[in-house]
Amino acid sequence: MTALGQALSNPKPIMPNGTMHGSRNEVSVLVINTGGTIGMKSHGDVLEPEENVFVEGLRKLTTFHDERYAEETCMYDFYGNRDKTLVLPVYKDNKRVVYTFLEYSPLLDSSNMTTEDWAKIGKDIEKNYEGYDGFVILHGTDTMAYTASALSFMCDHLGKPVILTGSQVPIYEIRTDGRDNLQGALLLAGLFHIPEVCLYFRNKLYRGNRVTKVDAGSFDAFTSPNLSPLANLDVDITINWDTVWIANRSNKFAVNTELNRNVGLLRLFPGITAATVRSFLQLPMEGVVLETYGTGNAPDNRPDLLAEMKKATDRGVIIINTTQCLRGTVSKVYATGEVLYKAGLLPGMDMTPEAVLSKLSHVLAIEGLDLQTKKKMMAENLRGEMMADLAKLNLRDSRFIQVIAKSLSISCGEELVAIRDALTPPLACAAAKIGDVEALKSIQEMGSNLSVGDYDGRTPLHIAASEGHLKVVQYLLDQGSTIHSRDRYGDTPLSNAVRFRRKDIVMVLRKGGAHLSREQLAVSGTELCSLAANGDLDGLRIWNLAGADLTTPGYDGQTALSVATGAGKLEAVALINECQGSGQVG
Ligand code: ASN
Repeated sequence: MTALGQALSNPKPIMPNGTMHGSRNEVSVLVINTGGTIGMKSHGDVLEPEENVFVEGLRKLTTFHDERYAEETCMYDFYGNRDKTLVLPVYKDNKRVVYTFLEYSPLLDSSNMTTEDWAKIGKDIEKNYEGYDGFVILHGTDTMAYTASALSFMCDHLGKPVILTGSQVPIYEIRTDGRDNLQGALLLAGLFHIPEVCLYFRNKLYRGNRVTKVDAGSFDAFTSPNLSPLANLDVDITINWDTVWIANRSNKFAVNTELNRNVGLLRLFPGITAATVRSFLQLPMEGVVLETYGTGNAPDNRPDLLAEMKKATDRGVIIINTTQCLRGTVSKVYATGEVLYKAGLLPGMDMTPEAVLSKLSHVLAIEGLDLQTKKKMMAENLRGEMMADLAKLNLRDSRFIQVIAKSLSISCGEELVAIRDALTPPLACAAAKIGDVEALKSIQEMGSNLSVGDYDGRTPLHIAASEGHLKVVQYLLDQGSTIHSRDRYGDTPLSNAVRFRRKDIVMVLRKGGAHLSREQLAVSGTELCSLAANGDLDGLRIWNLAGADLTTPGYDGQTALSVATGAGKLEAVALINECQGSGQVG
């Protein structure tokens, strides 16, 4: 039985201090252990993955597990499996990260990873998506950048953090980077709403499809050459919210694991023969990353090479021009670059080879698209993998901010940003309260993050959901507002919409992937019984629409059906039976 299933069938959420498991103070993270050096042990002279020892090793470390808290709070009863669940010591603001392991067998050195392994990770995230606040993927460093890129394209409408990490030295050794990397990844995945596939290493959180492994012997193994880190974990944790990629969230999270394997990487070098290029580009090749010189240049005095490329692109092979340089972008400044586009290549801008390869693999696997559409998708920024083509928003363009800044005699950019950030939550929440989409648009034009909450952690989406402003809710979702954020009372926009009986909003939020939390599901039975006792049909309907199971027992073991039957509420009995039969009623 899953942890969630156990929690529902055996709800013991109340802790001695009166708070609840799954409440605002506890967040849950699923750790998927795929292998890598972090969990390896020495066999003879070589390192190899070792199964079934990782969790027990961590359990003994007080920095990774607080057994006293787990025992006192009956944590294992709520989260399930004692062998697989640990809890970090308390973090700032009384926060706890409870984390559960899913260990693969066999554990792999990441050099052995294939596209099937990527798909397995993707499917496991999808299967467990609603049960956790974030995900950490333990992975070998050698191919971690490829997996991170591939996962970023596989995950559609991602609303929770997925963070890959690993280490250069096994976690069991005295001098290791594994403990820091795992701990940082757990905190980030649990406590921050960064809805991206990321890679965390050596105190830095990077966008997953922007990284590349650059050092085999340093703890600083990765770099993100063309995008600054999303977060730095120094004395303080600093999240660079302006850099975080916000996906459109008007649809539910879904994972597309289809990948085309007829893709390849070819690195140009002086003296490469036309025969090499020809044999590389032959059938069944469908997509190629060509690593060229500097800003995307190749010899323009080698018609034999260019002819091979032209033949391939005419046949429908998509060839993307990327640079061999670690940093920078391809552009059309030289004649030696222009010849490639005449041969039908497409510019890969500042994408890493790992990102282009997995993007090609993803795009080429989508069924029903013609070649033109596939090429168009390759040029689009799908997951923040390339430089945004939008000109940077200039704060000083905003009249509103200008007026305020002027009245405060401030002209320095950093101070303007500080003012904007301080003003955004109250302004955006006020606009959401009165249902003013235009006002929200203006606030967003200032470059503001509309997902930031007010003093109580209530975001504009919480407010619009409570007030029943469907257009505002839709606008916020289209802009990628965080759908899962909980305010200081543990409420989400969905639970607010349920409380205030906003049926249309519940439906839109559910379509965008919103779901009730474990704690809300575990205590829903009591609420359902009370609605049934009163014959409150609307109330029952809305809980059902929000995803509650109408058979969940209340605190005394009674169900809504038994209560409605006992109270003679026949319409409620009929509705509950109907819901149980059909899943949901509108
Ligand atoms: N060979 C290892 C792997 O990629 C390297 C590491 O994790 N540091 O699995």
